[in-house]
Amino acid sequence: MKLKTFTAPTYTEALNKVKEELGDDVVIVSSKEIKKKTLTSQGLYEIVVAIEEENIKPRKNVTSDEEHVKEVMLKLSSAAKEISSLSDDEKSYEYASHTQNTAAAVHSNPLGPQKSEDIIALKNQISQIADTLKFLQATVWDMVNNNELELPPEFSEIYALSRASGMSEKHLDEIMKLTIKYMPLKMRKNRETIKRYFHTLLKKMVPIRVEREVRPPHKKIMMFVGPTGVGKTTTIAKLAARYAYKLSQRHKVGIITLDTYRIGAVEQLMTYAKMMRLPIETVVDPSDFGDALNSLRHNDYILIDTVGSSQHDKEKIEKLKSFLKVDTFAEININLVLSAVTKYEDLVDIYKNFSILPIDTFVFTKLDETKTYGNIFSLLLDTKKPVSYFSIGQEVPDDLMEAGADYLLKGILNKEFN
Ligand SMILES: Nc1nc2c(ncn2[C@@H]2O[C@H](COP(=O)(O)OP(=O)(O)O)[C@@H](O)[C@H]2O)c(=O)[nH]1
Ligand SMILES: [Mg+2]
Repeated sequence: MKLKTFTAPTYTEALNKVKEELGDDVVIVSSKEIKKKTLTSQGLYEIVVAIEEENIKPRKNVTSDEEHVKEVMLKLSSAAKEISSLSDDEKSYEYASHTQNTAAAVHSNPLGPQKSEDIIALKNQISQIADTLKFLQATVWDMVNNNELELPPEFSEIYALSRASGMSEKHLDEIMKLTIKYMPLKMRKNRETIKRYFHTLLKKMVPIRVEREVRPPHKKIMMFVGPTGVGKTTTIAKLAARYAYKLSQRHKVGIITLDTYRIGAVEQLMTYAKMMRLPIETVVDPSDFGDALNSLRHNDYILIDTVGSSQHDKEKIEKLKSFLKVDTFAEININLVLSAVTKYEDLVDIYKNFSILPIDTFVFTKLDETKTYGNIFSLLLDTKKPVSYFSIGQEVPDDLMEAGADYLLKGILNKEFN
């Protein structure tokens, strides 16, 4: 309870002051005439009222209100500056659907029409990005749900990339499970570290046959088999040049061709052999094969070209097998040549049919014709057989390289790591 005094020249005026400030609901404690009205001066009346503390109306503090408004405006304008500088590049966007909102905002926004438009444009843009993200996330989640794999959202990028690379679903699910299980929690926060971890994991799975140069008196006999047109003959020409001219020391290289079916096939290899001044033998019958090998036994490397056959042409593959019964001075190393452009299921099919021969190593060709190598990765994982060379173009002898896991994984994660 508080007492408050109001004074005025008349009682009515004093009472009006009380009502104006405190309303009708007041208790008048006392009222008295303090000074009588005379001819020369006004009188003075005093009314004392009692008021409850919570009924006291806050006094208007004009100055502090103004300061508050100023402060808010200052903060707003610096925020607006920041935002509009971000959206400067995007000013050309049209946001027709927001014209009404813009007008309303301009009306109530003390920052001026241009700034308001910028902020609205930026907001619009952010909501567009958010929509796209939601869409992408939903797409990935759809795929994941189809596979009944519980995938945390931070793994969606590596999942989507691996899937698009042609890796087999079975491998992808298994590897994802492993990754989710073993990746340290700390690494999961950053998409780069997730990718790097995944890269390391995949790298451990890729079997590579490291090139070892033959040292005399050792010799190496390499036979190249595979479907027609994958690049067997071209790869042999590149390898012959590599062994004969490009390694740390020059090696003696001999060539045998069993591909005498196709017109032009022998000439193709003969031309390369002639250019490189390498001996070449042509064999039609398995019984002549031993003699051909013997005549080239002084070479460090003997490279054997074969007739290309469809994986379903069992007869031709069986015939190749009969060549292998010959007694030789060194083991015949069988290289299955496959194209990177062939999809995983077909690679498996080809491998199955050629595996009546003792396949030792893969050579992959045409890596320049595709950007995704998940199919190659899956075949290596399935068969546990190593890959030795990658052919990366038509150019003889340059477009050939030793196989490497990093090169292969670039075609899965779309990024090179070192
Ligand atoms: N783009 C590309 N073409 C290749 C590659 N290797 C071979 N070729 C081409 O594939 C075609 C067939 O090659 P060839 O060696 O005759 O295949 P073969 O039937 O298996 O002996 C030729 O036109 C080659 O130039 C490669 O790595 N990349
Ligand atoms: Mg050929």
